[in-house]
Amino acid sequence: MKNITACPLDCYDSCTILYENETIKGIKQGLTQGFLCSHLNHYENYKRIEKPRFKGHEITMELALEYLVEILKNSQKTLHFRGNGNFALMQEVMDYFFGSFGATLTDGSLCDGAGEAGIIAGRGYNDIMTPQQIEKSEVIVFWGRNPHTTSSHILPLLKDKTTIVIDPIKTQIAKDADLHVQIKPHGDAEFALLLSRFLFIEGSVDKEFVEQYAPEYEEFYELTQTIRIKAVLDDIGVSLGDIGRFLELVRDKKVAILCGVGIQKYLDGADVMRTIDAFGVLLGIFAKEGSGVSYLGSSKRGIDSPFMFTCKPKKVSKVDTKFGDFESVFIQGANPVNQMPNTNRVREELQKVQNMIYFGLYENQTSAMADLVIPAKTFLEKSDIRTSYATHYMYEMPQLQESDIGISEYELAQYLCNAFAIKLESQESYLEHFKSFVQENEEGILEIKGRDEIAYHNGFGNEEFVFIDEFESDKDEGDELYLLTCKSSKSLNSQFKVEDKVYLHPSLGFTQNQLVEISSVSGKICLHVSLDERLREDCVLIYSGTNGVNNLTTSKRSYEGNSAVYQQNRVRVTAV
Ligand SMILES: Nc1nc2c(c(=O)[nH]1)N[C@H]1C(S)=C(S)[C@@H](COP(=O)(O)OP(=O)(O)OC[C@H]3O[C@@H](n4cnc5c(=O)[nH]c(N)nc54)[C@H](O)[C@@H]3O)O[C@H]1N2
Ligand SMILES: Nc1nc2c(c(=O)[nH]1)N[C@H]1C(S)=C(S)[C@@H](COP(=O)(O)OP(=O)(O)OC[C@H]3O[C@@H](n4cnc5c(=O)[nH]c(N)nc54)[C@H](O)[C@@H]3O)O[C@H]1N2
Ligand code: SF4
Ligand SMILES: [Mo]
Repeated sequence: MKNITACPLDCYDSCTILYENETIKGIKQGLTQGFLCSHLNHYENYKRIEKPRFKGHEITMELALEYLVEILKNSQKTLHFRGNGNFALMQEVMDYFFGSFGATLTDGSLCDGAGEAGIIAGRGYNDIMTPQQIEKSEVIVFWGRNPHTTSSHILPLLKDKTTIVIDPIKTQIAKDADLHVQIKPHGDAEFALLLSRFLFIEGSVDKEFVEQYAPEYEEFYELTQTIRIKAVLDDIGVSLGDIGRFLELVRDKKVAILCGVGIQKYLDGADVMRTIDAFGVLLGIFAKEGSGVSYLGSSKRGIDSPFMFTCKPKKVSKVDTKFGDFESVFIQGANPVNQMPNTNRVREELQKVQNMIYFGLYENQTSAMADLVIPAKTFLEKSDIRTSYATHYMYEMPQLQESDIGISEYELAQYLCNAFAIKLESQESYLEHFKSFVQENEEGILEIKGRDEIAYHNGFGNEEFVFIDEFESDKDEGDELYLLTCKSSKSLNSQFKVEDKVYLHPSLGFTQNQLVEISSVSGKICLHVSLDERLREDCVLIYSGTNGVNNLTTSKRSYEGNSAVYQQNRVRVTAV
């Protein structure tokens, strides 16, 4: 049996794994270079759900499946809500069952949707710089992205390169950088517009590039001139010196601007992305080796789904889902009671649901509320295949272990399709379908066909790059603090070891371990303080996965991209 697989988690690195003597370890190739992160190194130690249960009582899998069929038979309105707990492609077989059954599915994004909408508006489609291309760059800009935590495998590629970091937190990469701009949260669009304006003033715009690919650049220059330099610099916490230094470091260099989700957790997140893209266009860094602006890629671009519906299922947004409109809600690979924005609203809505079903690996705030809990199989116990948002590869994930615990997505879909007389192909044929979109390269790695090694080398998807044509600052005034809620090294969103602290700058006057209440217009939460010099004085950091963090966030959707916006609400901190 082939004993090579890939990490199933929603992570840039998509590590390749060797399974030997019942243990997993990283393969000494590609980005993985023999190392996995702590999540996978301790994967088998995390306590998983072992038995199905109904209304709090353990039952057999057989009975759980019978109950599930009974519930679905009698349900007038059913919702299938799927999250990102496992990133592999067979997760979608459950969408196929529910869509064919007549249930409602979800659309929109709890993750990167606003930024992606901005990219598509400007460039036509979202393509990435692969690690091979990043390696060829001379200057790397981490813009709202924290590689030590979220993609540690690219760190070796940074050797001998100039690094610039734009982040309100002095992250590890910021500490080591040639320039760290500790920008005020949500100041990025103005910063990018100012960088662009100074590029024009200096005469450093890549004229040849913009004439060919972005002929409307003069109009964009006019837009940048509407930004009042002094007032805006003060407002976003950036100095003229920062702008000068930035431009000096990138001039005539191969520059990779790597954007993370940090820049776009706002209503106008798409516009933020578009201003950064515009700056990249003026610098002329697209369509060239070792340079570009890169974000989380569209992992399924160029791959058609094998799961075809005879009629299109209805969809509701996963940002502000009205669960209460449904009689039955089936939640798969997700923890919406903690990870969706505005979780007070989510809880209230879910309380109205008659039958709440949870299908997952771990106990969490969502499984605790569910009537019926069905344990899943781990990635080692089922056959699957995955793609990535940071490479053009597809990774096979064959079954490597037997287990009596849980049921795989395919087996569950098969059981349900059988019960409701829905046609389902074999698991192998679906996996083969996915593999029909790849070709094997010399090293035996599966590459998705039609993806370019150098992004946009044949031009943008639109005939020309489309500049943002108006910009209005979306920041509300006030003395309240900014909420930062980014990824923790201990957890993968709410999986594994979650954080339980609020991080504050010492100058705010609170003491280590003091219990405080953090509140916003949406809700509140009490946490112990951890004093943190890495933060700006006007910021409050609560990591993703922390129980209750999303009591504070809004369920408004981003203006573009139907995406959650976790950092739009400001917060207050008071002693309790
Ligand atoms: N260990 C670990 N790895 C993960 C995950 C995890 O939970 N844990 N989650 C995975 C998932 S689902 C995703 S989507 C990726 C995301 O990975 P990243 O894109 O790295 O996302 P974040 O950690 O949310 O934010 C990155 C940085 O943006 C900064 N930031 C916040 N607000 C702003 C702002 O307004 N402007 C600027 N310039 N910066 C800002 C934060 O301080 C943070 O350092 O990571 C994946 N990898
Ligand atoms: N405050 C705040 N909120 C956030 C974010 C943030 O940065 N800050 N980040 C957002 C982002 S980027 C994302 S992607 C979302 C992620 O949020 P979710 O999609 O909810 O993801 P997780 O919390 O990683 O995992 C949810 C569950 O998936 C289940 N699971 C794991 N593997 C499998 C499997 O193989 N099969 C099945 N059936 N279940 C499985 C596990 O039981 C786990 O508890 O959170 C978003 N929420
Ligand atoms: S979570 Fe990311 S870094 Fe860790 S093993 Fe998986 S792909 Fe690699
Ligand atoms: Mo995400």
